[in-house]
Amino acid sequence: MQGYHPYLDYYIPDRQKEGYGISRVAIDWAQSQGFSLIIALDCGIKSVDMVVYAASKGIDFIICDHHLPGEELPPAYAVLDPKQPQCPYPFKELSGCGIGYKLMQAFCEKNHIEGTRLHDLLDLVVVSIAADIVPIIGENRILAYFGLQKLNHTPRAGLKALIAASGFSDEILLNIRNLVFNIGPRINAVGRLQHAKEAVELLISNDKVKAEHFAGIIDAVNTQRKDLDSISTLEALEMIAANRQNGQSPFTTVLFKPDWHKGILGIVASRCIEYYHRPTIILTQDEDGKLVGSARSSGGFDLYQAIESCADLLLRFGGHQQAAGLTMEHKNLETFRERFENIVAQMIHEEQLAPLQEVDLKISLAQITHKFYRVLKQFAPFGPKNMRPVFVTEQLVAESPRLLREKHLSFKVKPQNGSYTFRAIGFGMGEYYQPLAEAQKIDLCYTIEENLYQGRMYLQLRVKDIRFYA
Ligand SMILES: [Mn+2]
Repeated sequence: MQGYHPYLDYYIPDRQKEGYGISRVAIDWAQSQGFSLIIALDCGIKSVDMVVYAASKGIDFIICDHHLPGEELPPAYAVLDPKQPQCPYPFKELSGCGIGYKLMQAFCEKNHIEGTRLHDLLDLVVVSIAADIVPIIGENRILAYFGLQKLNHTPRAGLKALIAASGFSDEILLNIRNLVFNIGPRINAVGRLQHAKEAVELLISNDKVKAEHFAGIIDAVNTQRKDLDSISTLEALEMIAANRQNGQSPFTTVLFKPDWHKGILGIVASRCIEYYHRPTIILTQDEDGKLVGSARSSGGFDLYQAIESCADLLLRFGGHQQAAGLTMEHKNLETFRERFENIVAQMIHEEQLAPLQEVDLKISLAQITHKFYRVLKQFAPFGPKNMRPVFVTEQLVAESPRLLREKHLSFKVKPQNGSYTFRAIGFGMGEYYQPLAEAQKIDLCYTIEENLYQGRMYLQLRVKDIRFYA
């Protein structure tokens, strides 16, 4: 590790070989390198055995985690996890990396180091906030706000290279959505398909050439990930359609296919939920025949509790209300599938089973001014639990609808007797093209965004939904 403190190094377990959480291989490696302390980030809260094992080798642990603890806490030197029932820390929703940031803040305080020195790291923190899908409220919103400033103005070499490799031009100011959909998935792709080491090397590189090298590798792996992802999603959707025809599992989706890639199970689960709004578990088989799966929730349903009720059928499980991972024996699959279905059927509310578009306010197009938009922007950064405000305007006329690349919808809207128009764009809403072309008037549900077009900033409406009059 050239250029680092000789007594400091990082270790990222190989997910394929070592699984999730703290691995024994990691502890053995740390011992062989002569380390006496391991700081676990984003994992470890349930690794009681591993922390005991490390202690037997003279290695201490500091756990920085944000996952839900089990009944027993690991006997570590320190456990930082605001999700511990007894933890007095007021903000419970930090990202995994956010907890690491807190550790460093405390370290600075204790060692009389100016805390502002840490602000340089906020570009990393905001990426983690977005990639971890934690709510953008409270402390996360503050960290995200300053993190985005750092990221957009003076990003570290690695992130700068990755932003460029993701196709963003210099003028574009990235927001949380860009991090969730473009930057986060690229960083995660290498860990899913190969080894996360390359992502770490990218993020810590100080040198432009090296950073661009790693950004290129990561972008290529991401392309590969996208292909795998769409094939597996299609397979999963076909399986659901077949199950539904047989009247199976109306409340849940639990699918297993032995050749699905372990690294993309969570993505496939999320995609299935976009089509069928059900708590979803996607499983594959690992090398020793065990089933491993990723679970995702829909409509705010507490998935963790439902999985916990099946604990006796599982070898391992962990996670949050909205996302979890689990491992089971193949022979338990059918029993699990039935019990999970029954538990969800009892617990879930009707409205959690359908996509629900919440609307913040009904307005008229005349109210959408640049001043109005400037005020809206003060609510940013937007993200989970602090979403971009959604508006509805009724009785509009749509003009000159166009299909973009056969799947996106672009058109103009104006009030029924108004002369001014707004451009509206509906991503992935191609199927609305025909009805829109024939419609006399519509109600529109949308968010407002700015769009740079030929050097000028325009306000445009990003369509969430359209209501047609019969
Ligand atoms: Mn995490």
